Amino acid sequence: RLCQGVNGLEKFVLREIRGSSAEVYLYGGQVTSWKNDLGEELLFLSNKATFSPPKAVRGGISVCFPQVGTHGALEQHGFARNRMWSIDPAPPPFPPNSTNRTYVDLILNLSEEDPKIWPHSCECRLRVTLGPGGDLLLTSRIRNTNADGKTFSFTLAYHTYFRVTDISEVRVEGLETLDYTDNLLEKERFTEQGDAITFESEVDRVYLGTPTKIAIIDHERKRTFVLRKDGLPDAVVWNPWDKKAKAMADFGDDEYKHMLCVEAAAVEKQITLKAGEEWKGRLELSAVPSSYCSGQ
Ligand code: TA6
Repeated sequence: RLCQGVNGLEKFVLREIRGSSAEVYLYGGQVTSWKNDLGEELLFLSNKATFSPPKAVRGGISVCFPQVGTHGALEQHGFARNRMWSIDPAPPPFPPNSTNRTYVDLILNLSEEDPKIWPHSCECRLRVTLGPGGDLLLTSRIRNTNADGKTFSFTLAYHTYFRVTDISEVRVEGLETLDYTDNLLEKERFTEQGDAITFESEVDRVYLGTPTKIAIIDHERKRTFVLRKDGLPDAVVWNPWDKKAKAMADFGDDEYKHMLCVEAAAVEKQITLKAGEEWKGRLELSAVPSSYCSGQ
């Protein structure tokens, strides 16, 4: 149900019968909270997040569309996270025999300014679903509705901020042996050598050709986040560490210790849609108890 959020911005609250919940702001179509059935918050949201358009809200899960990063003409991470979305008046049908679920269907409203920076028309939809076990599912549909028949290309990422207890006790499994480009070294390409990714300093990488499943293990909390994705071949891994944390006005100096971004993304290769074509992508998150050994 729709209710008032921070600064009068409207948010949709999803509540599942066993107690898990999620909150999605119409501003940015952004998930800002995902709690398990014990009421524990699983996503990071900065205490200094501003909730004042046109700045993006620091944390949760935002959709970076139609561009990830700054390689194109648009502002950093595109404009979808800086726009108002609305409840989708014509949502796509659910797959047959879907289980009972709690969900909201949103659609992005393009401003009249947008064609100046991105001369295309598209339908950008987001369905946020809370599963019976408290898992969170984001499904995006992007349709090229160009009347002039022109194709368009885009990159997309679910900019996901996981809440962790202590970043120095976190490891990411599933990206070992893969190539990545390092945003800290002019996007130079490397191969991951470690048997898991651990964190002792700033990390800002795009792992390429990643598997469907990635695990983020919070050792302190004995919790593993399992990230499953479809249609999104890459994964961005980011922690700003202390220096960058201090440089961000909407991010607490010490907050880097309690967050990690692992983002299902399509970055290396743009997705191209012909007029009328639709792309679909999915992100499914679950949080399970775990011990700190691999293969959990
Ligand atoms: O998540 C990777 C990244 O592109 C980093 O380079 C960093 O810029 C981060 O996104 C945050 O970007 P934002 O525009 O939300 O401050």
